[in-house]
Amino acid sequence: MGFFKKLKERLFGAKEKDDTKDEQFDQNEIQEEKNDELIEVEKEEITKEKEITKEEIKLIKKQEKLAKKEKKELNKQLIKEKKINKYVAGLSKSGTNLTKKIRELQSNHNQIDEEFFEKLEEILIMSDISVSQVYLILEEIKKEVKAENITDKNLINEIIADKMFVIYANQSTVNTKLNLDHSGLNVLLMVGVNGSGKTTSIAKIANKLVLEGKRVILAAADTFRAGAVEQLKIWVERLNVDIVLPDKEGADPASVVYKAFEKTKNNEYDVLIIDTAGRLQNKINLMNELAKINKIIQKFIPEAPHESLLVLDATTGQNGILQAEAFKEVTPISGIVLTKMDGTSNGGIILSIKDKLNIDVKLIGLGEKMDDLQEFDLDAYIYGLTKGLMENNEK
Ligand SMILES: Nc1nc2c(ncn2[C@@H]2O[C@H](COP(=O)(O)OP(=O)(O)OP(=O)(O)O)[C@@H](O)[C@H]2O)c(=O)[nH]1
Ligand SMILES: [Mg+2]
Repeated sequence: MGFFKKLKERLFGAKEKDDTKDEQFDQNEIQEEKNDELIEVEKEEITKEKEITKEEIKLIKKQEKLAKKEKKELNKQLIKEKKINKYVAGLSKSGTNLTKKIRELQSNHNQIDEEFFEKLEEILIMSDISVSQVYLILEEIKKEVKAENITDKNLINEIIADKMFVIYANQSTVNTKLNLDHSGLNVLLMVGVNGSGKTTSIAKIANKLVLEGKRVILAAADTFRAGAVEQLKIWVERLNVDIVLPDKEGADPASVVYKAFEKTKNNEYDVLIIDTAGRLQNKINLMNELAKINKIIQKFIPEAPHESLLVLDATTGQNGILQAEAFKEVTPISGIVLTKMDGTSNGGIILSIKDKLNIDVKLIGLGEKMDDLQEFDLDAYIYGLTKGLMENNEK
C-alpha cells in the first residue's frame, strides 16, 4: 500500500472522508433519540405488564450502551477531522508552494535524472528543511527510485512525503505532551524573542487548560516592554484565569515570579504560566534574568519548571533556528511552540528544528484564533503539507 493511502487511513480511519459525515452524525443523533424514546416506552410497557425477564433488561441495557459508544466514536472522529482541517488551512501557504514547485519540476523534466534530483534538492532547501536533512531525504528517495525501478516522475510525490515523515520520526520518539499533569502546582515557563508569539500562545494554552478543568494563574514577568502587562491583562479578562502583575513598570521579573508563588501557597492552582521578555540583543542580561527566575522557581518547587517552552516564529526560517540555539545556551528548553505556520510558505522548518536543535515541537500555531494552537501531529502536518501532491497519486 502506498504512503498516501496509509497516511489517510491513519488520519481518517479505513473509510475515506466524505462530506456527508455531519449529516450522518445528525441522522444518527435523531435515530438515537428515537431509539431512546422507544427504549423508554418499551421499558414502561414491560414494567406495566410485569412480564419482564432478566434477559430482556440485559438486552435493552446493552443496546443503550452500544448507542452511547457509537455516539462517542463519531464525536471523536469529528474532532479529529476538525483538527486535520485546521492543519490543512494553516499549512495551505506552505502546501501550495511545495506542490506548485514540484508540479513545475515534473512538467519541465521528462525523466528522473541527476538534474531532476538537483532541482528537487533546491526546492526542499528553499522550503526551510536543513541542508543535511535534504541530503538524507534525497539519498532515501534515490535509493527507492532505484530499487523500485521508478521511471514515472509523478510517482515521486509519494516518496517525497514518505521520506519527510520517516526522517522526522526516525530521529527519536516524538513527544508532544505537555508535562503539566503532576499533582500540586505545575510550572510552565515561556521564553522566546520579542514578537515570537509568547503572550498570545500563553493565552491559547491557558484557554486549553481551563477547558480541561485546570485552575490556571499567570505571572506577567515581562516587565520590560511597556504594554506587555496590559496585553496579558486583556487576555485574562477574557479567560477564566488569575494573574500576578509587577508592582511597577520595569520591576524585577523574578519578583513577579516570587509573588506568584506566594499566591499559589493555598493550593488553589494547578498550573502557573510565566510570561517573560525576550531580549536576545543582550545575551548576558537575558541569561542572568532567566537564571534568576529559574532559581526562584526551584526555591519553591525543586523539580520545576515542568515545562520550559521556547516560542519560535516559523516565518523567521533559519534565523529562528539560530535564535533558538542562542536560547538553548541560556536556559534549559523542554519543547518548542512553533507559531505563525500559517504565515510561512516554507513548512519544512519543522524538520530543521528537529535536526538542528533536537527538541520536540509540542505545539504548532496555525492561525490567530484560540483553537489554532494545536498539539503537533506529524501525520496531520505531512498531510497538510503534501495534500496537493496526493491528487492523481493515490494507489
Ligand atoms: N497568524 C498568526 N499570528 C500569530 C500566531 N501566534 C502569534 N501570532 C501573532 O503574533 C503577534 C505577536 O504575538 P505576541 O504574543 O504579542 O508575541 P510576544 O512573543 O509575546 O512578543 P513580546 O511580548 O513583544 O516579546 C501577535 O499579533 C499575534 O497575534 C500564529 O500562530 N499565527
Ligand atoms: Mg509578550
